Amino acid sequence: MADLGPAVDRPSAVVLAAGTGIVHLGIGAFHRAHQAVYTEDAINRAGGNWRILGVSLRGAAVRDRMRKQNHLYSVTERSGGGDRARIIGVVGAVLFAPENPGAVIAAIADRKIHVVSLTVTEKGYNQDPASGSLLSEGADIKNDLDLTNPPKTAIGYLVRGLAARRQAAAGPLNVISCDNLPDNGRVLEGLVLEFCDLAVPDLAGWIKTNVAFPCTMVDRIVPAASDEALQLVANNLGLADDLALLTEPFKQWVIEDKFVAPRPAWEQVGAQIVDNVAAFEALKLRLLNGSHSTIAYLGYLAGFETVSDAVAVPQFKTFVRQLMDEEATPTLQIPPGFDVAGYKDQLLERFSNPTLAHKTWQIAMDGSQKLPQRLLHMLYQNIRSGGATGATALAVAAWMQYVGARDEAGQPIEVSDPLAETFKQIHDKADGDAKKIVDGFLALKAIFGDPQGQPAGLDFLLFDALSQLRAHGAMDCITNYC
Ligand code: CS2
Repeated sequence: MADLGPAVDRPSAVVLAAGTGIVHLGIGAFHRAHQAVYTEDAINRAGGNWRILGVSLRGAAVRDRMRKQNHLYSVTERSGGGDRARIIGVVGAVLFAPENPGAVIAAIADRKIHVVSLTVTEKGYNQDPASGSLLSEGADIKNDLDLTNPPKTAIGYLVRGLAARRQAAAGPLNVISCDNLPDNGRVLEGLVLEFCDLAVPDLAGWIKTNVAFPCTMVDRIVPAASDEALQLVANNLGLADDLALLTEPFKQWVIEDKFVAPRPAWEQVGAQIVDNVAAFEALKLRLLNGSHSTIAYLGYLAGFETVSDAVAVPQFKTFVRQLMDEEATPTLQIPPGFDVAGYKDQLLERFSNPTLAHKTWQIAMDGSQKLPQRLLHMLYQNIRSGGATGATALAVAAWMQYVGARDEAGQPIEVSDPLAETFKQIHDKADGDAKKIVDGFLALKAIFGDPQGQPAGLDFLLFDALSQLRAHGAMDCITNYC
């Protein structure tokens, strides 16, 4: 750090000397540029032993790189106004779970730990996306339900850690989900209790009184680091940082006021602690993430590599605004005094940030896990209430087309999704027949729910949108729609 220029902020001695109070499962880019930053700021403002023990469940790379850099990394805020870099030092250590599962379980059971937080992405919850119940027949959860096996999933680790915590009488714990799922705290609590029922039934009662699962809304656009980004940061800082993150200046964290154990003073550094997060979650999931997925699928098909490239085209921007205004907003409960029009203006500005290079391909990943809460719930609601549906239907059709793995120029698309193979089979079987494609997808209960529960007319709406898309291409459909 001594080699860095004076413009780069560094972690204070107070942060570097603090003890560890948080275990975080899923120490990816988003956590390191969001909750870690809030926590470092909170220690600077109010003190406390709140350094983070990161846990990587799936790969050793972050652990190895963090170790090599003394667990320091840079976060650069980028906007048209220029770059602002700081070094973050709040992560004290990282464990690679498969290498030492016992250490992760022991950390969750440690009395000095008061918070376990998670960013494991939607699929990391091992829940059926449509019904929300635990995928108890999935191979990983099956493995974890046998308590003699080392766990593989976040839920498995949590339950084993909580059992050990009860045994050690180590006191209550806040377990904080920070993933983009509606009711994320309640969902996580439900999955943990479902798991207990199947494997450790007597633990559920202890969890109900000793563990809080607050819901949260998290927001900050943090693209996956690319080689170009690392090179840019190396030039800016004058030294190499293999863990460098680029992000936007904006960040938001709304947390339900539901804690049973101590926590950092996050509210003193910008986080909002509120009675009810649901309205904020729905707003963000449908307006930000719903638009993001729309831009990802339609944008990718239309040949745009990044979000900002897509919304730089006026028709594309107008289309997204229409989706927000006419289809998402009428389905939302706007918190009193909340300036929803200003929020939408700001979202489009954030999407337009040309310095971030947020790839449409990145957002397009794992659509099977994202579509219900981002687009399908509002589409169903609008069909039933007679509201506008055209833009959402086009976005869903674009996803169906995208996961068929060929773009409009006939080039292959690398589809990254736990159901990618199923999608391929639907397309192969349909052999280009749009009706068969739509029928194949609507039969996927995990995404679209039970066919009996789907609104009347859904099939025709999607068939029409997909036919248009296949006949005219994404950009023409967008232009014609506006
Ligand atoms: C994005 C989100 O990749 C995605 O699916 O929509 O990661 C988005 O950037 C964040 O939720 C913003 O807070």
